[in-house]
Amino acid sequence: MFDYFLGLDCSTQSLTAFIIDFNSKKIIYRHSINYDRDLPHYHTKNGIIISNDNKVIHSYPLMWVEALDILFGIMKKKEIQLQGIKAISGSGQQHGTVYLNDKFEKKLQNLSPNEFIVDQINDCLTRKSSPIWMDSSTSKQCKEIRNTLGGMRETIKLTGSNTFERFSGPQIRKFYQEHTEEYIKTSIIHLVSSYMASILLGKNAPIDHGDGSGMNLMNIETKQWDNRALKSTAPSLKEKLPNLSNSYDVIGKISPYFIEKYGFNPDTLLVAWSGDNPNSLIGTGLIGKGKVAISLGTSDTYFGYLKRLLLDLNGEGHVFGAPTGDYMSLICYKNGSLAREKIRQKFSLSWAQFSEILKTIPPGNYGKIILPYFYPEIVPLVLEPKVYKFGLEENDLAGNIRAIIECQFLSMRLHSEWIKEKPEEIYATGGASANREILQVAADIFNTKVRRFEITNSAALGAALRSAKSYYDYIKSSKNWSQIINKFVNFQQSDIILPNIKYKELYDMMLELYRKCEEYILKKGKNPESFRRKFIKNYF
Ligand code: XUL
Repeated sequence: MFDYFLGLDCSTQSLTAFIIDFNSKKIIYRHSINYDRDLPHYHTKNGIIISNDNKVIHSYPLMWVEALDILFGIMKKKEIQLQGIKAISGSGQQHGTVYLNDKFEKKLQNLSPNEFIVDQINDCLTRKSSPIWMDSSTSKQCKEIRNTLGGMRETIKLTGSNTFERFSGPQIRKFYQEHTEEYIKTSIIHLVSSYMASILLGKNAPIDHGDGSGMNLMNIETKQWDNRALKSTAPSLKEKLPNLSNSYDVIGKISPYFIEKYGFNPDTLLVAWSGDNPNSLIGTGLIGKGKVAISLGTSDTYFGYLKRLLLDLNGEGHVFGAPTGDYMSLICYKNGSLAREKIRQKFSLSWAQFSEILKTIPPGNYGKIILPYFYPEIVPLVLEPKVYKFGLEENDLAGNIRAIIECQFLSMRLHSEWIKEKPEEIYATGGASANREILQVAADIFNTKVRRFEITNSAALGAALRSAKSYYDYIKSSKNWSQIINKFVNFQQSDIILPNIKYKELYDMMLELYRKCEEYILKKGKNPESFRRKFIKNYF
């Protein structure tokens, strides 16, 4: 008999499916629907719609659902044994909110397999588009909520994070303030993860503790909705939110629509969906101390497993619930792959050329520094996008390439200092982790070995693994996390990139240089030029 598990990843640019066969330890199917390419009628670029000086960034909930039907249609055509899927879970880009009226649940309960879902729920949205994690238009609401909760430190202690522009609470408050009537008509507000889970479940699904902690609405210790946070965000909010659940809860069985239309097994279990970063924690096998992951995707994130709650009282980092029931630390960059793309496209290079050129320049890049805020940045907080350069000419091809990669990792090293532990090992994931030259720079800057796996979509894999864990718990054939993870996260066959010890000192000094450049631009610090000259004199 088959023990298949399906992991879905509803990310910024695509919807991906991974099916794993637990018995043969193989990924038997993977496929992605790319929103720009496969659903051109939504006119997204990189899966998003940008308006208003780069601050308002939305996407379309109907597009994600349309992608789901297309994906399952392809699987059926390919004669994938959907009958054999024992459980499904999923991953969503974090923080995005979906606003729905009271027809939504009824519609989900009565979906006709003769039509597509998108055509049956299109009158259920009280807001056609969803603000997503890249949106940075809620500074006013962040301030209001933070002040009501007693300031930054109190907000962090209560919710695990300072208020952030992209977090769901400030976004909900903005919708309430600017579209009060539509807010009143909204009967349920989902996250991307719980919305997609609801579609599969045929009724409103809960928000899990992992994604729930990215809202500024959940008490990070009790893992319950916090009344003070709810009140400071918008009226009657509790009634409009789904329940919270453990990430590992079985939330029900697959809805008849999918059984009739695509041939799923009526006994297929659904496990709560979570955010992409919590899923990646499992998909990279991060269930112990001392190791962290860097995910180089549309967003770049740096995250690690925490046995106990650890807060960044300086306000840059986050603590989220981990799928194991513990916690995870995280910092997030908006200028991840889109910033690397900007440089690559400016010089019309392929990725292979980009990597070749990256190698030709020595570590330290002759003291050339870039602060790459092509888009508003999250860490450090930069609301007005602008790119700052030190000793770096506009048309210096190799200098710009080396600078963007070095400076992204210098920033990660600098802004993850609050996590305190120097990682013993870094696991790399996300699209750009396929690029060995980029990871060599990371290894040298952190002076830590970097491990990369054959599978770069750790969010989809993590979702499939989570569904397997919950399934075996459910049928009382429990397996621990290591037993689940070790079957698919292949440590033996992973590629290890060793740091070059001779660059340790150079990068320690360059970190100071980077810190000074940032302080100069963002905190009116001292001009870093004399320190930069010293750095150049020392190493070049
Ligand atoms: C995390 C974050 C991003 C999104 C993008 O806080 O905002 O990593 O989850 O996928």
